[in-house]
Order: sequence, then structure tokens, then C-alpha cells
Amino acid sequence: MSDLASLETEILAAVDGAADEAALEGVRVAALGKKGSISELLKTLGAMSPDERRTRGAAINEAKDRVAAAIADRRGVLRRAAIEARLSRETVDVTLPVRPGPLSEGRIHPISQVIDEITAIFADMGFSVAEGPDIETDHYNFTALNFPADHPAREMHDTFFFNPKEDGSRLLLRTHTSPVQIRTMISQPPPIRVVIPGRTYRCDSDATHTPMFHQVEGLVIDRSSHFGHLKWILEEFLKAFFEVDHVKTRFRPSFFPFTEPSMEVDVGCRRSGSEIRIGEGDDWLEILGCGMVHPNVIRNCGLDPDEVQGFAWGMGIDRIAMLKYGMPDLRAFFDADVRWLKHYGFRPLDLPNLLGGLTS
Ligand code: 2U9
Repeated sequence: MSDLASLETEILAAVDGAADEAALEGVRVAALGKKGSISELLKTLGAMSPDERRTRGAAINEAKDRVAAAIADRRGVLRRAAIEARLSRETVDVTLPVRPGPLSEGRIHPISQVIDEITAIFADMGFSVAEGPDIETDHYNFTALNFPADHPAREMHDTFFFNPKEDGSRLLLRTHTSPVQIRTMISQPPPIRVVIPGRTYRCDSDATHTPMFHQVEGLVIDRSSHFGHLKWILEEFLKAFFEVDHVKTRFRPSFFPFTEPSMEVDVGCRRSGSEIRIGEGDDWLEILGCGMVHPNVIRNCGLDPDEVQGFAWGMGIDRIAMLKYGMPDLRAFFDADVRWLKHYGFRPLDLPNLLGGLTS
């Protein structure tokens, strides 16, 4: 066997024998590195005659290619074996209880929990969730929603305005999540079925109002969506959310600039002392507002109200969270008191879903 052939055999044996990627890299450097055995052979070509260089050069380069290919193959084998070994070594027993630590100590805030519950219920009905910016323009927050220029809600009294820009326009903190519905209607064609949970801001602070609060709104736009659909959706939602088999609802005429007709909805309840039970009794509790989307709003989004129509509703998340979980004081939501959170908060791994139950 020639020197070159025995060198190649020796290198290929070392490649086969390399037990891991680090050993294989050692073999590669020793053969093909700058001072490797094959590289050194290539350096001898310069001193040869042209004929000898042609035949010897071709032989060395072919050996070099075979060695490089063998190294690449072996690297693939070793890499797969290393992954297999890791997979069998690093098993996780998902049935083990959560170890003491942040996962067992921490709690999900009731507002986050209630948002997850609401989105789980509407996702089950085929709705998707939409989000938008907290900082809005006057157009998305008011004008596109059919608020007249002199509407009182635009006043400084209710709305947090930013300082005017050079052109006189003012950004603001959204006073409701409705601008997200405008953005949705502008950016996607009907049929539209979205729910929009999020933070909203109004310059108002007392025992029952906080300057930042949470709303969830829903929107359906299609060719023939009507009030009957809206009533069914709201009653299904209320039953699922309050985890009761029956609810009574009462629709009272109301007014919002963005819906016509507009309604406020009461849900049947029983009051005993400070406790309120939804789905029982002969009392009523106002729970949300709704209506058919105003034709002007549909037009403002570039759609034809003679072609498409729909309905929308809105409710305060903080209030329905207090109702469901019997939390008496709204301000506690924002106190960041860990004792309160320990009592009213939810375990991070108990995610709400309709199969396993919203609250376990
Ligand atoms: C578009 C069209 C219509 C959303 C609606 C209400 C009625 C409503 C309040 C309930 C309690 C807000 O948190 S709250 O104070 N909301 O009563 N919201 S209809 O109607 C829309 C929204 C967007 C484009």
C-alpha cells in the first residue's frame, strides 16, 4: 500500500473511532488543518515536476475529499446520537407537583384571570382577540365613532389629553377599547367577529372609579347579523362566565353615539346583604351596554351600511370580576398588596378553558 493510501486508511479509522464531536474535530485538524498530515503532503507538490505534480496532486486531493466527506458523515452521526442521549437523559415528569418557588408562590391577578376567562368563552364561539394602542388619536377614539364635535366626553373632564402637537392635534389615552374595533373594520373585510379586552383611561377617581380601568368590547359585522344573534351571544356569555345554567336578561333602551338602537342590559340576580348571586332571584343588575353599529360608523370605516351591518357590546372587566369573585373594593386591584393577591389571585398553571372548567 502506498504512503498516501495508508495515511488515508489511518485517518478514516480515526474518524470512525472518534467518540464525540470534540474528538472528531481533533482528527480533522490533524489531517486537514493548516499543519495537518494531508495539508503537509499538498505542500510537497511545489517541488515536483509538472507531470508528477499532476498525478500526485490529483491523488492527494481525492484522498482529501474522501476524508472531508467521511468527517462530515461522522459529524452528522455523532450530532444525532448526542441529541438522542440528551433526550433520554433529560426527561420531565409532568405529573410531579410544582416545586416550591415562584411558580407555586406567584398568583395571576384576578383581572388577567377574568380576561383569560372572557377570551376563552368568546374563542369557543368563533371570535378572535384584537388589540390596539393605549395612546390614540381623536379620530379613532371619537370622530370615527360618530361622536359629535361638541360631545361632552371629548372634554378635558373625561379624557386624558397629551400636549397639543405643532399642528394643533392632540393625542389622548383611549377612553374605551372601541378605537380597536374601528382599526379592525378598516383593516379586515367582513365577516368580522372580534373581542377586544384592554386598558382604558378616564379622568375620574372615587370609590367606584379608577383613572385606569379595563373594558372588553365585542363586534360582529356581516351581511345580516341582527339583534337576535346579539341576545344569544350575550346570554351564552353570561351563563358561561358566571358558571350558571340559566340567566334572565332585560334590555332597556339607551343611547351611545356609535350604536343605533342602543341598549343597556340587566341580568337577573338575587341580593342578600352585600352578596349578589347571578342567575337566581327577581332582582336586576346592570351589566353591559350594546347596540347595532351605527350606519355612520360603518361608513366611516369605508364599508357600505346597505351591504353590511352588525352589533357591538361593551362591559367593564373590573366590575364583572368583582361580581364573580366577591371582591368588595375596586381600589384593591391596583394596590399591589401581595396578601390580597394571595387571597384573590389564581394559580399560574390553572389556565381557564371551557373543557376543564373556567375556574378549577
Ligand atoms: C364600534 C361600534 C360600536 C361598543 C359598545 C357599549 C355599548 C357600552 C360601556 C359598558 C361599561 C363601557 O366599561 S363601560 O363603561 N360600553 O355600554 N359599548 S356598545 O360599541 C361599539 C364599539 C365600536 C366600531
